[in-house]
Amino acid sequence: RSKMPCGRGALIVLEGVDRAGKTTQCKKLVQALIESGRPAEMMRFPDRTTKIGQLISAYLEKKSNLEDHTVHLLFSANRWELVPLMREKLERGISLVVDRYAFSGVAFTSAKPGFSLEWCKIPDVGLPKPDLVLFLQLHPAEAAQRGQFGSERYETSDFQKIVLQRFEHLMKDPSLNWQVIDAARSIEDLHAEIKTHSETAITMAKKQPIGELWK
Ligand code: ADP
Ligand code: FDM
Repeated sequence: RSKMPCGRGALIVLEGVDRAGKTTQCKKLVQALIESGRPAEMMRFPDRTTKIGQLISAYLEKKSNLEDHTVHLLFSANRWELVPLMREKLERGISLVVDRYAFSGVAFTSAKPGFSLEWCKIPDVGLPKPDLVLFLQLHPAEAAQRGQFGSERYETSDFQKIVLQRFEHLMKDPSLNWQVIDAARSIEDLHAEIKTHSETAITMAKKQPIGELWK
């Protein structure tokens, strides 16, 4: 396939604890990028619309139980099944703004007893590598002020505290472009910072091939 004259789109991932504002910021970012003439689309993981996504969704809603390794591999498979579509869009010059990715995959499973970070990463090795990973940093006490936890699996404060520690470990990886955003500020302040980082990543991505995650 010949290269687009204007270059590929950027893969931008938002991560963070529950209620940090990921979904709010993903939507605002896509809107702002489109308004400034940069094609962009939002995605989210898990993508609950596929067959694998429906298995995951039932598990999260506690309508079914799945063995812990099995559900980890399903979350990863749910990303891999969307890789052809992601590549096609990126190559067409569309930037993707993604609500959670492999980092959530590793942080949540490795918060369970008996799961190492190393084991958890393996199924996602080689996924399209994000050009930018924005981590929305929010203290658990501040997240609590934004409302109660829902009733889905993993929505407890003890579990989320371990998840946060796992994210902090993943953020030490210098091969990824992590940007930590203080999510305790206003929606508009956060948006401005996220937009600036994203515009830089989009400019840089045009000149580089899509990388491979953790490889
Ligand atoms: P996440 O996707 O990370 O779980 P959401 O974007 O769904 O977070 O936001 C969780 C809740 O917090 C929503 O009620 C949202 O309106 C609110 N919220 C989002 N960003 C902020 C912010 N910067 N300050 C205060 N409340 C926020
Ligand atoms: N989650 C999300 C995982 O455990 N593994 C993953 O790979 C991903 C992408 O699923 F508790 C968890 C994180 C969260 C839940 O909730 C998804 P939202 O509200 O759809 O983000």
